[in-house]
Order: sequence, then C-alpha cells, then structure tokens
Amino acid sequence: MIESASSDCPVLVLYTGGTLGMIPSAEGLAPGGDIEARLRRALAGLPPSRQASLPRFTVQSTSDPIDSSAATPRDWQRLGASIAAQVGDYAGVVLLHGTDTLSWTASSLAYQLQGLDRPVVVTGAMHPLESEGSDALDNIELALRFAAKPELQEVAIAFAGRLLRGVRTRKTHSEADDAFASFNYPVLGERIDDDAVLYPGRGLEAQQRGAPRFELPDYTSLAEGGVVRLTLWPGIQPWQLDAWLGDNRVRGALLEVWGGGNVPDDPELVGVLAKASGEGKLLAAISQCPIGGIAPGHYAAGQGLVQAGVLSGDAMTSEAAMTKLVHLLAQPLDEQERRRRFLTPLVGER
Ligand code: ASN
Repeated sequence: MIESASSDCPVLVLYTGGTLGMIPSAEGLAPGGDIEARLRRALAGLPPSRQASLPRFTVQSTSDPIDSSAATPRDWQRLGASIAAQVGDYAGVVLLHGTDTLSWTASSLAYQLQGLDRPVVVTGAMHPLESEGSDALDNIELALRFAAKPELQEVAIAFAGRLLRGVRTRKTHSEADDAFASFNYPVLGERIDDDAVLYPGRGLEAQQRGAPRFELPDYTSLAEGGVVRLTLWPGIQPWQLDAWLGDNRVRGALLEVWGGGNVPDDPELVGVLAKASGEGKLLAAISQCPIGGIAPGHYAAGQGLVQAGVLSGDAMTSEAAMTKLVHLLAQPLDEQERRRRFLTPLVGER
C-alpha cells in the first residue's frame, strides 16, 4: 500500500551503473561496486552545514550495474517494477544511471509511474565519483535534495544544477558537465546557492490527484524489436522504408521527419506508410529539429503523413515518443484507444 509522502521516511538511492560509479579497468572505465561506502565517503567531504541538511537515505544496487548504453526496455521494466514496489516506503527515489540513455529510462519510468505522488529523481555524472573535479557529487547532492521535496510529484532529472522534466529531456552534449537540455519545456527547478528550489506551477502535482495509477506492462515482446525509429534523409527510398516497416515483427514506428512535419513528395513513399498504418501498426512522427513541434498538413509536403494516418508527436522528444509507443503497444488496448492515448498528454510529455 502507498503511504502518503513523509519527510520522516528516508530517500531510496538506487544505483544502476553509469560513469558516476565507474572505476578504471584494463578496457577503460567500467561500472564499479561498493557504491554505498563510496557515496557516503564522498558526501562526508561536503561542508558540515550541507551534510546536515541532506535527507537520510538507503542505498540499493541492481545486481549487475551496467554502462547505460546496454540498457533495453527490459531494464526500464525492471526499474519501473522495483520503484513501484518500494516507493511507498520512501520520501522519494534517486536513481543513479548512466547518462547515455538516462533520458530514455526517465521517459519510460514516467509512463510506468503515472500518478506518482512523490519525487523520482534520476541523475548520473559525466565523470566518475572519485575523479578530480568530478560533477558526480554535485549531482547526487542536488538529486537528494529534490528527492526529499513532497511537492515534486513526477520523474525528473537533476543534472548540472538544474531539475528537468524527465520526459522532456535529452542528452545534448557528449562532454560538458551540462549535458542535458529540455528545449520545449521550462526547467522545473534549480540550485540557488545551497538550496534546491522548485518553480511553482511547472510540475505535475496538480494532475496527480488520487491514488497512483501505475501501469506496469510487460515490455518483453517490444524489447525484441517491436518499435523502430527512422530518421528520414534526403533521397530515402520507398524500399528502404518498407524494409523496416514491412517486417511483421514491427508493430510501431517513430518517424523523425523534416521541420514542421514534412516528408518527401513521393506517392510510393507515402504508400509504404499508408500500408503499414493499414496493417494496424502505430506510426508517429516528430521533427528532426530539437526545438519546436510539428503540425503535419501545414505545408502540402506534410499531407502524406496525414493521409497515411501517421500520428503527430507534436514537440515530443524522440525518447518520449519511442518509450510511449513501447508503453502503449505493450498493453492490451484496441487501436483507437492506443491512438487516442498517444495524442493525449499523459505525464506532461506533450
Ligand atoms: N557510458 C556512460 C553510461 O551511460 C556515460 C555516462 O554515464 N556519463 O553509462
């Protein structure tokens, strides 16, 4: 049973791997163990006043911490199930995750943990905890502070001094500490001096009424390739599109199209989309531009998408749209209901 969020409860820190906990190995950086002792040792280096104002926390680790480049929908499902089962016993959760696919996991968790009534804060680092000048400690400290705030009631990402909505965020830099951005939604909060400050009116708390509505479908079949992601390029051929969409293992696809929602003016190409749609495959489109949404049909060049029954993903990130397709296709919904839910904002993703 879910108890109401209480500041008396500790925060659960769940370690899944990533650079934050890595140590050097003969093959390069690889996930290290003993994370609880290492975290506590690092936090003990903070000034006493900052240590004193941190919430109490319990640490757990997945059985086999990974580089997040190896994560699959099965990992999203396992993490969703683990958090759903335990979150009621904690004030909030901090998920320590590799940065490479952090925004994918955060997006998937948002759909699995609908109606969440307390914080799930995902963080990681661009440098290992013990390396000189690492960003890891700052990120962990910030994530712990936000994870103890009962007003935060969604899956968010704490990184480089800012709190971003998980399902709006992308990794946009492969080297800088400030590696994540949420182009189409404002930041939820920020570090100001030593405080973690939430901006009013930006979070999901107003829509998290009543009991949590966790949806924990089995992603196994989708983890075997049921949803594909296709980025168009100038000169793409209908047979190339058909090679992906015509495969009967494919049940859904995210198309990353031009600008405001345009595709090449090629009836054969549009025919491939219409055929897949007609077979009941769930097709959605977003823009290749990271900023702004799409409105298929605004240009004549977008009519093909409309005619082929491709759903508009508006200003969703690739991560938000793909994980939503997986989430909807994993449930026993009829086609109309799936299409309706795709177009409906479920967790502030659109
Ligand atoms: N390859 C690492 C990972 O995603 C990158 C990182 O965490 N900074 O696990």
